[in-house]
Amino acid sequence: MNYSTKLVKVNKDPGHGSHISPVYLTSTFVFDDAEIGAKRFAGEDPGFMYSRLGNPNVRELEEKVAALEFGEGCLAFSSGMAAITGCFLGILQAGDHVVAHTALYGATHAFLTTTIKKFGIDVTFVPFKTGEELEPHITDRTKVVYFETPSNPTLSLVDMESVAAISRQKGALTIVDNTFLSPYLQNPILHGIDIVVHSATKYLSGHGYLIGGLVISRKDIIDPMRKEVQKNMGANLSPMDAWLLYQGIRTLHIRMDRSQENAQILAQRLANHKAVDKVYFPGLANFEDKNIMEKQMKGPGAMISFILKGGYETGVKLMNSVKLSTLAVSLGDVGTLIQHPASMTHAIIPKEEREKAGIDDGLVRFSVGIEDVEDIWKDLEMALG
Ligand code: LCS
Repeated sequence: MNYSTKLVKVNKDPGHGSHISPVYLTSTFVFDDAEIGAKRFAGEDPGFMYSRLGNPNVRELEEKVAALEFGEGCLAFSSGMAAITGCFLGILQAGDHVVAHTALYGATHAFLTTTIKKFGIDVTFVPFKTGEELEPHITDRTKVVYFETPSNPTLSLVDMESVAAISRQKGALTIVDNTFLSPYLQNPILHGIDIVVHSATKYLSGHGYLIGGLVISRKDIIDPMRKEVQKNMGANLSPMDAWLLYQGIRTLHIRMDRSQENAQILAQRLANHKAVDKVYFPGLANFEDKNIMEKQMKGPGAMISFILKGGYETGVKLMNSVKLSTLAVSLGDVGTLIQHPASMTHAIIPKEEREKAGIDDGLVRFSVGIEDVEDIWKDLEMALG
C-alpha cells in the first residue's frame, strides 16, 4: 500500500464486523478457564488479560503507527512525556551517560536536568548538528543520544544519518522526537535511528482532543519495554484515547498538506513584514539547515517561529491582539495556535539556557492550521500592525 492508503485503511472488527472498531472500554478480560489464563500470562496465548497489559484499541493503534514509522513495534503511552521518560527509564541504569541536544521541549529538558539525575544518570547537553560534532562528547558510558529534529521551537535540524552512524559505531542508541513533522513528513528509522518518539497529542491526533505518546522501534527494544516499562510503570493510553487517536491519524496526510501549504505562504509574508526581525521556517530559501532538510524531510512542516522587533513586550502585545488564532500552547491542531515560548512552553528552562538554544524572549511560535490562509494572514497582519 502507498502511504496515504496505509493511513486511511481500517481493519474489519472481528466481533460483529463493524467498519470502525468499537471502543473496548474494559479494564479486564475473561479467561474461559484457568489454563487459558495461565497461558496468556506465560505469553503462550495471544489473548488479552488486563488493559494495562494490552487492549484491542491500543493494539490496533500500535500496529498502525509501527507501520507508518517503518518500525517493528510500537508502544502507546498516556502522554508524550510518558513515552519519552519511559524510553530513558527502560533503557538506562545508574552510571550511564546521555548526550542530549540543547534545543528540546521544556519538560524533556527539565526531566533530563532534574528527575533523571536522581537515578545516577549523567546528561551532557550539546548543540550538535552532525555526527562529527557529536562524536567528541560520546564516552564509553554513553548509552543514549537524544534529540528533536526539527527542534521545539527554533526548528533547527540534526542530520540523522550521520548522528545514527557515529552513535551505532560507539554503542549508543539514538532516540529522535519526531513530533514536529509527524510520520507523514519524516521517518527517522529509515535514516538509521533506533527509536522514534511522538507526542501524539499534536499532528497525529490533529484535533486537540487528547494527550498521548508513542514509541516506535525494533522488536528487541519494544518487547522488553512493553514488559518492563508499560507493565511495571503503567502510563498507558486509555482505549478511548487510542480510538480517537486512530481516527485522527486517518486524515493526517490531508491535514498536514493543507497546514504546510498555508505555513509556506505565511512564512514568506512574515519574512517580508517590517515588524518581524527573523523567521524560522524550513521552507524559506535562506533557512540555515536547508541541506539537512533536503536529506531527510518530505516537506517543511507547518510550524513557524518568528522574532518580533521590540522583544518580549511586542510579543505579548501580538498575542493579545490576534483574534482568529488561538492563544494556547500545544501544536499540530487543525486550528491555528499561537504562543510565547519564553513565558509558556520553555519558561521552565533558565533564561541563559534558553538563549543558548536560540529561544529569544521575543520569539513567537505559530502552529499553522487548515483554515483559509487569507483569513489567518488578515488576522496576523492586523495584529502585527
Ligand atoms: N515532545 C515535543 C517536541 C513536544 O512539543 C511536547 C509537548 C512533548 C514532547 C510532550 O508531549 P505531551 O506529554 O504534552 O503529549 N509540547 C508542547 C508544546 O509545545 N506546547 O504544549 C505542549
